[in-house]
Amino acid sequence: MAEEVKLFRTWSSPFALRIVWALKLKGIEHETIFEDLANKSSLFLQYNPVYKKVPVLVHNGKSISESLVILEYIEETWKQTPILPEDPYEKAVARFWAKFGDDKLLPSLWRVFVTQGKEQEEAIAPALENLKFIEEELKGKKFFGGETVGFLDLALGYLANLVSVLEETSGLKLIEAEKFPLLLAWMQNFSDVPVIKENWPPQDKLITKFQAIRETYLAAAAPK
Ligand SMILES: N[C@@H](CCC(=O)N[C@@H](CS)C(=O)NCC(=O)O)C(=O)O
Repeated sequence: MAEEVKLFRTWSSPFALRIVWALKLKGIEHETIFEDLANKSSLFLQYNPVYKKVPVLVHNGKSISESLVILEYIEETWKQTPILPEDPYEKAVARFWAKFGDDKLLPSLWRVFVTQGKEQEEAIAPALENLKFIEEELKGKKFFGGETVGFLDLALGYLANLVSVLEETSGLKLIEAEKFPLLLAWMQNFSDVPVIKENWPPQDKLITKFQAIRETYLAAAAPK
């Protein structure tokens, strides 16, 4: 019997992109359902009643939510083109930094992006500190996964295009070549991988979307 694999996503979600990339890297045929987050479908809400967020993967009728959990599921279900190392310690390290990416790095970058003036100045140091941790992880490696794209590359992959979108919309350069040579090289190497390159959301559409998000945040923070 043919397998049923469905991915609920949006065109721009960086979390959903992780799953798109993993499925493509492993060559898993799947159906894509673009969800309207302003008007979530009842099927989608039935599959992810807890967080109500994309991505959701449905495999033979069973749903899995949370992108890092979905990545692990994909890795355990389809063994070809492994994305996690065999070694338990290396595996733990990849999971640790992926979690760090979601828990610390992304919120700190977001803070820089949705603020201005003094608030933005104060947000820069923590963001740079977090980026430095990631820079260190790349020492001696082409990808976080070594010679090929792995779990952590997929987890942090959004950085490779979202950072330039955030930089452009906030007018602030965060990743300078002198401070982050390895991260910049990784962004290029990662973006050059065909499966990655072919599945980026359009940059101009992203800039328009993030410009609007930034303006909404700034308007909400402005003194009344
Ligand atoms: N921790 C989640 C985050 C997913 C997430 O934040 N998805 C956003 C789109 S980028 C979403 O669905 N938001 C809908 C909402 O908050 O109502 C994951 O890794 O899957």
